[in-house]
Amino acid sequence: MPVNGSAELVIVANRLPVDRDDGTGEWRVSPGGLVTALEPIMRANEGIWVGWPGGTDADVTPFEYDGMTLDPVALSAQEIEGFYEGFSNATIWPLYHDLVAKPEFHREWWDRYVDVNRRFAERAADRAAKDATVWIQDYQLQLVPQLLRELRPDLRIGFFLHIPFPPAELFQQLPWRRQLLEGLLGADLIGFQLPGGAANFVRLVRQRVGHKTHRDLVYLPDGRTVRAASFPISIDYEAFEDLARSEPVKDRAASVRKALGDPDTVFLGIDRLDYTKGIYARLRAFSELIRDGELDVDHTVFVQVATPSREKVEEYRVLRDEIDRLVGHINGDLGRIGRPAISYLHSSYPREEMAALYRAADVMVVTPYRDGMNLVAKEYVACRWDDDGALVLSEFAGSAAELRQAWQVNPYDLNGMKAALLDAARAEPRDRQRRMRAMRKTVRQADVAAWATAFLDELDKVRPPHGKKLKPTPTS
Ligand code: GDG
Repeated sequence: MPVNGSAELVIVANRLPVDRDDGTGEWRVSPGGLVTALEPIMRANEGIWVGWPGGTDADVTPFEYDGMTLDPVALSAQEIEGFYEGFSNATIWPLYHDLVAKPEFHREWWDRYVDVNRRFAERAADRAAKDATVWIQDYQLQLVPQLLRELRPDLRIGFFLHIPFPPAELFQQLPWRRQLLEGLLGADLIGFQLPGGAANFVRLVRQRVGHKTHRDLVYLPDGRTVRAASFPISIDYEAFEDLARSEPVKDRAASVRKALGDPDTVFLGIDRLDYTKGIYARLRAFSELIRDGELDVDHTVFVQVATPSREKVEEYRVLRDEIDRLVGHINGDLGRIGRPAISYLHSSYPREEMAALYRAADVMVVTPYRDGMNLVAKEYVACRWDDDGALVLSEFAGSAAELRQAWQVNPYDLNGMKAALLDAARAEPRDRQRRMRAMRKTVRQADVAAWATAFLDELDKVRPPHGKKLKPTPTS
């Protein structure tokens, strides 16, 4: 397909699936599950991906990357501030995560959000073939479904929200609540991580917009039907397992443990440095176990990787300082020479290193206050091909619905969290294996290809009239 042609499948996401390398200026695939999930179906249908390339490059034209056509949407510095750092990450993000931080409401941010959503919609409208399928991703683009439908009523439009959708009591604080609901209703199918999010949405549509609803369906006055349903996202299970089994990763896992001083127990946390992830509380819980004498630094270490994230947003700067200070205190008070209680890394790593860390860890600690799904928990499970290793998982992560055999915790309950960390570390190997085996089966059976296929198949059913069908994802 020519790079400027139209396509039967258009993916619209805030970011393109590639990043520019700072040093060489070359494009490279950005880490993350969404690319892996959508790449095969993009290729099978010669799809186009519309998204922001990052930065303020004004002059990037559509290009091919590794067999995919990418169409960059440029953003100005002012738009990045208002649309991205502002409305997306300082209004919607905290509001949808149960007010873990206080959302800010600013009219100028909203105006930028509307402008940028319109630009994405116009670009998608330009690139979609007649009766094509357009799949819009996530909270930054909630107005795109409606704006796009106004431009192109022929299209089949899907939307997937990667973060939680809040209950009415929280959502209705938004001054622009009705516009957002109507924006989403431009889609034929709206996907959520959990059934609870879909139910919150349908209830709000009934109450706030006044449309007739029945179970997961919304009936619009123009005769269209919109479905809101859950499609829990997953990971490329096989790719993670294969990576974890590879010799270089096995060797690296062994050398990581050695570098840590061959402790008996390695606890691990890997998160974007985000206040929703509960990093502070988990490190406190761990440090209290050392202070109480339940664990000791000669035989135990907590490795915390915090990937830099949204560094221009004030709340994230504050969080970074808080975690720096906490780690400093804990290591200063409880560590010994060559034996810090916490090995803290504020950095991002290649996938191989992530797999090596998952392999090296005895207890993986995932304790968000609220999380749409949490892929780190699923990645850990996929990497434990020997069925060993324990997972401590917050009840408030979407993945808790599937990973029932984890040691589940309420991250607001510090004593409960301490007890779970100890239980997980001291569990009998047979108990750990039984739990891990069950969780591995769950993730293996519901991988990311199954997620994408389930969503697109359902989209096909919700809006069938013109009889066009996408080519299925090729199976390997
Ligand atoms: C949002 C929702 C939902 C992290 N550090 C590095 C790295 N990562 C990768 C992990 C994992 C991904 O980033 C993080 O995904 P999570 O699901 O844990 O969290 P969010 O970034 O908040 O994602 C979330 C998700 O969307 C998908 O719908 O599950 O609830 O908040 O894949 O491995 N990857 C590499 N280096 C790092 O340093 N290579």
